[in-house]
Amino acid sequence: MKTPCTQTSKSGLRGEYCAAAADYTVGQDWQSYSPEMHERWRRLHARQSALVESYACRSFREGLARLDCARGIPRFEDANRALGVATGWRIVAVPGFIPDDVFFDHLAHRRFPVTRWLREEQELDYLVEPDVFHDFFGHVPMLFDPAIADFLELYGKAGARATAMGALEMLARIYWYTIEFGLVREDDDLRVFGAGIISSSSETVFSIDDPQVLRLPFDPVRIMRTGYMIDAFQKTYFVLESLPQLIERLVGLDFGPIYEKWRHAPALPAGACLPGEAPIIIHGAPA
Ligand code: HBI
Ligand code: FE
Repeated sequence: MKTPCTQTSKSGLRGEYCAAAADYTVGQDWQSYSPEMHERWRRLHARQSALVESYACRSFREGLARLDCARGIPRFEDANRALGVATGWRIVAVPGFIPDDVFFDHLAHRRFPVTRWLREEQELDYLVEPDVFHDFFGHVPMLFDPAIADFLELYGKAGARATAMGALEMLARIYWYTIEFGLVREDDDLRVFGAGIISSSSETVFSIDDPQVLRLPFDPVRIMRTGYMIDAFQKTYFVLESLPQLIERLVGLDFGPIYEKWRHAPALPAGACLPGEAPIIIHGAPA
């Protein structure tokens, strides 16, 4: 039984239906997407795919190729067949932003929540909360990558302790500066793997080509201390040497002492370089 949604989450829940289930999952209801929605998806997909070849990392390109989602809004169960075989992940449809603890629990069990609704025409270039294009086009291709697949499960499992220690914001920064806005070196290039970047045509180009923005080497503690903006281009990007580095640097790292040391300290402002830090230089200009 689906009930019309009344409650709003921190950013307002736009799902047509409330969570019919306790875990906030709903049916994708693929039949309910209109021809106009599928056409809007095709335009979004075409615009972003044009950038993927030059800006996205190899893993993203390979994952996207396995999803075959150029013709319209994809059926989640089609993607789940390929995804399940590759890394044991599957997509669950949700009506929008869901509570942190529920989100963590899904990730801890290799279920990725994907919002089922598509943005309106007037939101084509920017929307406040994730829609099916951000979640599916931005995040799902990377779930085929073994390092990302393992990291997201670990991230989900780390949620409860961070919450109990009053350090949720510090943990969420790791997700933000990697899964949402992460860059990775590939050969001699910088490439995008973050969903928040790759689902935005303007930020995809900015994050790689802008010579002025601050780019720093991936450092878990530095990331956990660094604040971020949710409604503008990032002022700092962190760069992995490789995707496996995400797991290598985090497995075995006890976050407890880091939480205790820094959870009450003010966040480092995004865009600020600390004394002694060596920003990553691109195009010969100071990054
Ligand atoms: N819910 N649907 C959805 N998608 C998210 O990315 C998401 C969420 N709830 C909580 C959340 N992200 C973050 O606050 C956690 O990373 C802490
Ligand atoms: Fe996201």
